[in-house]
Amino acid sequence: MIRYFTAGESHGPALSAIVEGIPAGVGITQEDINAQLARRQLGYGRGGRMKIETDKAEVLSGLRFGKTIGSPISLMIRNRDWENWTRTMAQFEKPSGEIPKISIPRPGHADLAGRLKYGFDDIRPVIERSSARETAARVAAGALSRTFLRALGIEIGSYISSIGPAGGKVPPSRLQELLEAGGESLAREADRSQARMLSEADETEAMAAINAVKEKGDTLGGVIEVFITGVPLGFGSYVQHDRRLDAALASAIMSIQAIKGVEIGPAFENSRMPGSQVHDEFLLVAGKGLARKTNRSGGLEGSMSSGQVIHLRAAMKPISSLLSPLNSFDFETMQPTLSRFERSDTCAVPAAGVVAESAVAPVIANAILEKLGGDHLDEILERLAVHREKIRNTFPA
Ligand code: EPS
Repeated sequence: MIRYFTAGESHGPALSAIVEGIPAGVGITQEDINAQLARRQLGYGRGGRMKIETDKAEVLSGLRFGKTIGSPISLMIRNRDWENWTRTMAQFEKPSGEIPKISIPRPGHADLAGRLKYGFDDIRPVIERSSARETAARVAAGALSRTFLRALGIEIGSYISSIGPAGGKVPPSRLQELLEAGGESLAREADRSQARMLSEADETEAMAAINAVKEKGDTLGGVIEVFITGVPLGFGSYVQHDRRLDAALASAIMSIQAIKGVEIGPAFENSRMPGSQVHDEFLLVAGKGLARKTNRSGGLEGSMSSGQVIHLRAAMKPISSLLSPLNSFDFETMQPTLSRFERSDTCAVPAAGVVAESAVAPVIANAILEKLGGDHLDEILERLAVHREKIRNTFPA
């Protein structure tokens, strides 16, 4: 089973990740990891920090001759901005001279609870680790599972369906067409847009909305759609809460900074409709076997993959570092004051789509490993082929 941890402060020397459980024999190139890191750095509405960083992962263990060897893979992404923070973020002795303390919490951020919970007299350490900079390490870690899944014919992609008030103009037929070509093809198409949107009209509106809030020192959130193609039927389980695939996927997405809502398929819309219009009826089609006309379950029935495309939707709140201040207070004086500004993005929804793709990759990989086991890619490929064949043969062609 795949487990991973990340470490690193936003302005410390580096971010790192240790990923254990990727089977042996998976071919991984530097590009497999770095291309995902580069995708995460893009998107209209990013702030000044992205001009400083060019994220690249150094692989410190777990690969030999371009293939995984089954041992833990450790990754490191250096923070280029570190050189500007060696005093503020010094690991050992406090440097002489003044290091300004942060004493005004930003509403919506981890600042308030983090400072009190960990007993700091400065909010800086909270800002450093709660920062979404951490997602660079998650994307690097997720790229390993993603590459393993690609070898199994399973692909992950995402696009942004709305940013603030803009969105919702993608014709379902266009999405269907892209999904038939696989999740990665959908992701590539979204990557052509600065907002990672699939409709030009949506993109234009979204960029105008970002410009408008930026001028006012404000921020915008949005909705991310994640798709996983090629997952055969029967992964995950209904028998125990912690083996439910829908729950594990939702948890992975909810764990991303600023994500406050997760939906599987059109779940909220389904809740307003009668069951007869919600459930994806079974059709036995000559020459094709089992088919469905719809996928309103989002590819998950009984917490198991249904063999259809898995679809998750996530709501990202607007970033809580605003240039225009909100009401706050100062821990030093205990007097009301306005919140202070930390350099930030106006909108990071496009990047969060790439992070969401990376977050679900190990969850799907684990569902495969839970059912099939196996320590080497070849062993898993053989077992997966047997499983796919068994499902195919169940239904008359
Ligand atoms: C972030 C604040 C900004 C963002 C950062 C997330 O960083 P800084 O404080 O250095 O300006 O740029 O995102 C990243 C650095 C990144 O790589 O995504 C925050 O407070 O969450």
